[in-house]
Amino acid sequence: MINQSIRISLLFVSATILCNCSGSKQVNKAAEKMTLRGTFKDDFLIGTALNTRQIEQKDPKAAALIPQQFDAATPENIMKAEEIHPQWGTYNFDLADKLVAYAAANNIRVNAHTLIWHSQLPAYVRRLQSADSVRQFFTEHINTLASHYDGKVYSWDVVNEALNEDGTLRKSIFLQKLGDNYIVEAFRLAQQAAPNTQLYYNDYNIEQPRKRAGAVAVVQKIQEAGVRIDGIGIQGHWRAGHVPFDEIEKSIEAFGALGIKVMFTELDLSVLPNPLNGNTADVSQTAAYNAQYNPFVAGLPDSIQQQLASDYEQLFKLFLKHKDKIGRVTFWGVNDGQSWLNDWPVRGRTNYPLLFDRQFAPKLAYYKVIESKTKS
Ligand code: 9MR
Repeated sequence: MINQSIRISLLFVSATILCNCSGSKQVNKAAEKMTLRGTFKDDFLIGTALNTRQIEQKDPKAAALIPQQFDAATPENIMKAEEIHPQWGTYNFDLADKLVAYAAANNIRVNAHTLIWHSQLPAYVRRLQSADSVRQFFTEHINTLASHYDGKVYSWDVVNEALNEDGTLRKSIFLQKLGDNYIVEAFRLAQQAAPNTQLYYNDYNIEQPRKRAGAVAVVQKIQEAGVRIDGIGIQGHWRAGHVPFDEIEKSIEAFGALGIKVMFTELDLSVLPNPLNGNTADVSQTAAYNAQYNPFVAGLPDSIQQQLASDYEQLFKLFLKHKDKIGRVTFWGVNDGQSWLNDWPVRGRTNYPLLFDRQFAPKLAYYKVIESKTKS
């Protein structure tokens, strides 16, 4: 206990020294003593994506900060099929088991990610031709993982990114070989294998009207089949200055009205120009490097730091307004240096999408998120 409070004090002393966040004069002193998980403990879980080094506690700064700030964690990559089921019938449970132990020791709930996703499939799955062989993989994969982690993880993203932007079903290998009932079947199998685990559908851009309607239809189809779905994850890969607040609120209401929990599962706000046409989180879409796409290598201008902070503050005010419907808010990474957005859709950029900077110091956005609760 004493150790823990010393560690927290040290964190905030070092944070104050390291914090180069402009505008920090405006920061409420009380916010400096708070943590994210402590601040929102009566409202919703606060999560982060974790990479392998973080799960193995290789970096002392991350190892100190993660359990102080977060009470939920999603493995960023290690539970994807490619990693955890690399050969037919061969499962690499080691790292995910380590994550479960790490989380249990720190009172962190694990959202397992993800059972059925068209992306990051192992090569042997992509080569499958017959519907029977795809069905066999699908069934064994869900049964094995969902049962192995039942009672150990809090929730599963059962199906990930099954929708196109217009709300129709994506032509994945699962849709093509198993037909349009495959999502219901995935949830049915997960429900049988993991009776003690929350089961979620997860996607990006489902706050947008057409894709939202598609997501509502997916959830209703599962419910009408008498199969359990407990929640829906809005990923939340948005851009500072362009956060679709109105659509987000409409989506919380629409999904909440289905009687399921709403999660924000992969929250980050890019501050860099997006050379792709439209807003997406599709990792297969990329663009070539060009210095004009990477303007903030030397640091983030004050005006953009303020914009980021204000967007995060407004988002959390919205989440608090609807806290009865929201189960969890998870950031997609711990600090700016570790974000996937440094390498997507253009490799090798310097992005600033999260609440902690590259030295793990809290940014202005961090304090504004805390103040969304403490000043309300
Ligand atoms: O952040 C993840 C990155 O490290 C991986 O290279 C990529 C491909 O597996 O996936 C990223 O996470 C994605 C998540 O699993 C699903 N939604 C979109 C996320 C960002 O691409």
